[in-house]
Amino acid sequence: MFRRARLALLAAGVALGMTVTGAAGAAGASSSAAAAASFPNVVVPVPVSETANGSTFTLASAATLTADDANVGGYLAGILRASTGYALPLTVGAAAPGTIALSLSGAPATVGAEGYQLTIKASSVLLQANSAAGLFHGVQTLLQLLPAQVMSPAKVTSVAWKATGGTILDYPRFGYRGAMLDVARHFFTVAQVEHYIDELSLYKVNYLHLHLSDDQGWRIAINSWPNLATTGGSTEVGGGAGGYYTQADYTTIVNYAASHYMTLVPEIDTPGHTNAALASYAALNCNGVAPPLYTGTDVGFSSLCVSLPLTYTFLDQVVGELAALTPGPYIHIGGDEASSTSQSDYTSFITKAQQIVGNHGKAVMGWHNIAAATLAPSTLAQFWDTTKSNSALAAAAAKGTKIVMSPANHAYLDMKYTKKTTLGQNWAGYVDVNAAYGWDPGNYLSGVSASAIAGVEAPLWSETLVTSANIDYMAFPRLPALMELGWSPESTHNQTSFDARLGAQGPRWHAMGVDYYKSTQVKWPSGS
Ligand code: TNX
Repeated sequence: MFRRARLALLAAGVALGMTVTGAAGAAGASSSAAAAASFPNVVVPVPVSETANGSTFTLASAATLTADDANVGGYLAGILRASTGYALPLTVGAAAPGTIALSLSGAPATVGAEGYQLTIKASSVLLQANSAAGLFHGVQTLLQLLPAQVMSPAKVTSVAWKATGGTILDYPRFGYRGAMLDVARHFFTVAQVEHYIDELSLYKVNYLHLHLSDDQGWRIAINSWPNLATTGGSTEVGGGAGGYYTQADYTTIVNYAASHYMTLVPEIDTPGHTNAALASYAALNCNGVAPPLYTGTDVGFSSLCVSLPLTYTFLDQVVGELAALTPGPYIHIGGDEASSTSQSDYTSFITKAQQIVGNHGKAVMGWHNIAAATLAPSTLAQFWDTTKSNSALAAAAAKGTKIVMSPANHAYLDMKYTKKTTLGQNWAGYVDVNAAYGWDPGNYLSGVSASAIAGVEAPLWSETLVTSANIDYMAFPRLPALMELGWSPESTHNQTSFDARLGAQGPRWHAMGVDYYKSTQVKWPSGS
């Protein structure tokens, strides 16, 4: 199997001009074993370059860890100790490197703020980066080079903890690699969100977008408008109890995301998708009458009252509290499917909302429909349609607007995989692994240049999702496909090679207890 993967990688590498030469590229290599050395095709997202050196590292029980960053060192130690059962003492800021050393010095400048260089030799591993985030991403690569059982939360004794030797140089294609979780249609607890963060971080996600309000629920306590959470958060799709985050809960999530090098982007969807808010305060409605709470799955029927001054007091106070709780640069104002708002009301609302968010020191992120208004230079537009062209968005991009790509027919994790999938929706079609992977975010929208693309986001809407197992099933294996598009160079794009790499993740998810979709487009190895 190793041989097959190696040949596939070499074939892909030749086709794509990748650096997968390893010792095979060194003419006159002394032994045939060294000459055949290459990295196995197992890392997702595929690194920028991998050069094997013919050696094999084995993690022994007496190994030690050193780290220039306590958080990343503790993270790696926690995973390795659980599965290996080894003591793996960790020294932070040690003068001499441990068996595995995480170092904030000596990384090449080319790896930038989020990249890393990983050097694996027979008896040592050296990971170098310019930031803790870079070390964290490099740790994910190192874990993927160790046997799948390394992800087991319980001790595994039957495994030799080996990794292929060589050097990996790696850094992201895009600065924005996001995942969105809809906690409004169904509420997910802090622990459930943290569990998803754990999973997302394995694939180098660096933004977590939380869809905190919609027609069916308002999920964040706002002190100046308490009914939003207590009334608006009291139900969900299907009529369940719903729930909301206290501001302390929200801060817990922000901090947990930060400790995984993810920036939180909170979304308050406006001016549509606002029934939960309108049901909480009669005064927010144009007619002064609060509608009933809503537990169905229709969209496009609600709108904030654009002509009402109180609407902007509301928005200012909500955004103000949220901005104060959010260290990241963005507040997402939604802006999608506002079919109960007239076009002139819509553009006037978005213009005012941008001013309000700006007044609180944040930049706006919004679904691409906001391009109907004149966008501020800092506003980020999120493309979600199934089309390949959007003239308003292209015009905004030409004036400097940056775009996050989430085309629903490729990037929506709530679309069914096939017609047999029971969870999810199919309004954007069926999205199996190859559809999730088979597009180029940098060259997708007509009339939009690659330089306008900030990155990729994988949204997960929760109309049909109730449990963490439901989340796992929809996110895996597609989330890693989208994050490879966000991280890896375009020149590495190869469906066959990717499907093999993705297959290698199966045994890891199995070891972690992740209930994923076994797409027939992928050959899952034994132990998956
Ligand atoms: C469209 S895409 C929506 C959401 C739904 C989703 C379901 C977008 C910005 N809005 O309100 O939950 O489809 O797939």
